[in-house]
Parts: sequence; C-alpha cells; structure tokens
Amino acid sequence: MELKDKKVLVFGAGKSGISATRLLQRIGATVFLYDGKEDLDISTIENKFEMSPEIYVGKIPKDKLDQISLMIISPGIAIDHPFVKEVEEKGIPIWGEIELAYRYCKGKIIGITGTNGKTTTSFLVGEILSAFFKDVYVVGNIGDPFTDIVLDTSDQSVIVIEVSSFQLETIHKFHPDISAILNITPDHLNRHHTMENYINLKKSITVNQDKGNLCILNYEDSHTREIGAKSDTRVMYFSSEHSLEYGLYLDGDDILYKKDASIERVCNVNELRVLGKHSYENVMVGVGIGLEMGVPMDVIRQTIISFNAVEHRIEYVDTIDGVCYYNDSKGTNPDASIKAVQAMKSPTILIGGGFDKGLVFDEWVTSFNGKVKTLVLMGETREMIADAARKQGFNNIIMVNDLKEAVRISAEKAEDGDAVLLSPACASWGMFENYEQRGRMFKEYVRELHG
Ligand code: UMA
Repeated sequence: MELKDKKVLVFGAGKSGISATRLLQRIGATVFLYDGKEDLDISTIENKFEMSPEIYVGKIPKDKLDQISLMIISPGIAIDHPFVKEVEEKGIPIWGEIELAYRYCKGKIIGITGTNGKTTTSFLVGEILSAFFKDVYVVGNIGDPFTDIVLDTSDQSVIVIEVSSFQLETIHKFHPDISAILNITPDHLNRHHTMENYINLKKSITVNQDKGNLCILNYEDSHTREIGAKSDTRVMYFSSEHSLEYGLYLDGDDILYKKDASIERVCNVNELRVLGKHSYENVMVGVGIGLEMGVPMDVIRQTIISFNAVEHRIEYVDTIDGVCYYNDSKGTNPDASIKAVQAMKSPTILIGGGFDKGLVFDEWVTSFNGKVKTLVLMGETREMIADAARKQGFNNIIMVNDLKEAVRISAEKAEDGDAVLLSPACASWGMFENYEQRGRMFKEYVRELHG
C-alpha cells in the first residue's frame, strides 16, 4: 500500500506510536495520533515531532475514521480492543508497528521470539553480527521501535528484531530471513486468553518464511518441536539435553555444532560469563544465527566468551553485610523467574508479585525447592501467590506495600551468605512504567542500604 498523501491513524502514543508517526510523516502521510488515556498530557508528546501530527486523547472524532486508509496499533493495544474492533468493522486495514516498519525495511531480517530469553538473545545476536557486519540494528520489544531505524537501512543492513506475542498479533507480510522461537511457556494469558492462541501467535513468526529461510527452535520444548515438525521452513534445533543430527547441543560442558558428518566444538560453558542452562540455550541460538549469516566460528567464539548478562536479567547489584543482591526484574512470568531461582547458589529471600496477567504460580513455588527461605510479596498478585505458596506448605511469607519496603524488609531478614533476589514472576504494570523502571528502582533502594 502506497502511504504517501494518505491519512493514517496511529493508535497509542507510547514509544511505538511516536516512532510510527515519525516514519509515516517522513514518507509523506498525514497522521492522526490517538491515545485512549484521557489524562495524557499532550505537551509531553508534541515536541517529539518535527511537525506535530493532529493528536487526540481519550476520544477521537468519528469523522476522522471516514478519512483514514490505515490504522497502525501499538503492541500494548489488544486486537479485541473495542476501538480496534470498530475500525476493523469499517473495513480499514490494521497493521502493527512492526508490520509498518517491515514494509520500508531493507537488508536481512532476523526475528527472535519466545517466552523467555529473547531480550538477552537478541542482544547477543546483535553483538555477534556487529563483530562481522558494519550495519547492524537491534530493535523491537527490546526497547527501540523498529520504525525508528527503517529509513536508515540499506541492502547491506542486518536487523535483529526482538518480537513479542503482542507484536505478532498484527503482522501480515512480516518475513524474517531467520527466525528463532526460544521456548513457549504460559505468559500474557489475560491478553491472549488461551495457551493455544499464545502458541499460534509465537508460531506466526514463521508464517511467511519459505524453504530458503531458517527457523531455529528449541528441541526440548514440546511446543516448538511441534512447530518444527509441521514447518515448511528449514529448521535448525538446539538442545540442552540431547545430541542432534543437525544443530547445536550441550554435551557435558561442551557446546557442539553438528552438520552432516562433522561435529565442531564451539566452546566449553565454563568459558562463558553467563550462568545456567537457559543462558547456554541463548548462546546456542546466537551461534546458530551467526553461522547461518556466515560469521566465522572464531569470531562467534570470541563474542560469546566475552558476553555478559544483560541489565535486569539475574544482574548482580551489590553485596551488603555479606548479602548479595540480584536484579531479575525481567523475570516477568513464572518460567523466567524459575530460571533465576535455579541460578541462585545460596539461601534466597525472593521478592515477587506485581500485575495480574492471569498466570498460575504453583510451579514457581515448587521450584523454590528449599532454596527460598522467605517470600516477600507485593502488588496485585500478592494474595494469589501467597495462597499458592501456602497450599504447598510454604508459609514464610511477608506482605509489603511497595518495592522500597520489600528491599528494606529483605535486608532486615537476610543473614550473612544469603541472596536477595528481585524476580517477581509478574509484569510491573500498575506499580511501575515497565520492568526497566522496576529494576532501576530496586538497584537504587539497594544502594540506599549503604546508609
Ligand atoms: N494505550 C491505549 N489504549 C490501550 C492500551 C494502551 O491508548 O488499550 C496507550 C497508552 O495510554 C500509552 C500507549 O498506548 O500511551 C502505550 O503503548 P504500548 O503499551 O504499546 O507501549 P510502547 O511505549 O509503544 O512500548 C511498546 C512495548 N510495550 C508493550 O508491548 C506493552 C515495549 O515492550 C517495547 O519495548 C516498545 O513498544 C518498543 O518496541 C515492553 C513490554 O513490556 C518492554 N513488552 C511485553 C513483554 O516484554 O512482556 C510484551
């Protein structure tokens, strides 16, 4: 669709909406920017554009809908939102911000999705590719909208996109040259309603791929293995448990790459700076993508060996009075948090709770396995989590009102040699703007403990 001189409605005036508006303006479209938040202060957005679009908050005049050729929606807006339905009923096409960017993007596209590990993996893939290619971008759910950079891309560019299930709801032609689905465990069920919908959304990252493309999948995850079995795309698996005919796998402490009859040792996991099986899986995906892109193994090896954990993902913060503090604010669902708990090496005071995404916490509590000595709970889900814990006989629970109190109480309860881990198993929404802000606040409160 040619968008020059067309009128386009952008729904959502967060990062994605602002960036999509800028792109649309640059390609000659007229934009109506609409946000449903009635008390949104327009003066905080107006200055983000060379030329301000028409901005509407709370409500948008009905006649505007008769003028538009397309609506772009932000990932935070569900496709069953009443306003989205109203626009859809008028027969107006609806694209997500990712789809809009894709239509103007040049170069090779790598799309990385999965419930957990996609931010770290996207970042690592960006590092591996930047060590070999000149023009590499890492965008998407990781924090910088895809629409921000598309007009800078050329045929030589490589674009790594962290893609969330929210973003996949509104793709149409989006076609990555390489895709990866790291794992699929329950998350965002309040938005997607059923696990089946959630799995289908993750799978849709491959929907436009063909035999000339590659999809990298987790052999140990029954959902991704099933996607691979039914895929029309070329598939490479990675595994932390089994040796494979083709792909990357863990053999003892070695990561191996097998293709045809040859087996190449990539590295020993003890050479890596990242910890835990889930981290080795992310590394294997990074290696797979690097190799597919033609990056020499020794360049890949050097990059993965010097790669550190990313911010907010089992991030070491400080040691105060013999207690180590870890920030895992990115632990926004039970499965991610289980990995953080498993990575702890000492008795742990765990800070959890937050926004209710319709998830259950029983498996999370089971993973404590004697390691978590105290559970400090905050947010909307705190009673729900406490019930799940008590059901399993875990009663050492402290309820708090906010994160600051959680850090203070944890410091009081912790003894020399313990760890305090913020890994909420819930989204931050309602208490914080996002998980990054929650993680930054945690680090600030920990630093304040120095007095
Ligand atoms: N809004 C409405 N009506 C609604 C919902 C939202 O008008 O029903 C408005 C809000 O008032 C707000 C704007 O939409 O002004 C926010 O849009 P948004 O929620 O899509 O947020 P963005 O700032 O555009 O950030 C989005 C992603 N946010 C979400 O998916 C919720 C960011 O992922 C992403 O980094 C960014 O685009 C750049 O691509 C964050 C996230 O939490 C990190 N992702 C989820 C996750 O990782 O679990 C999926």
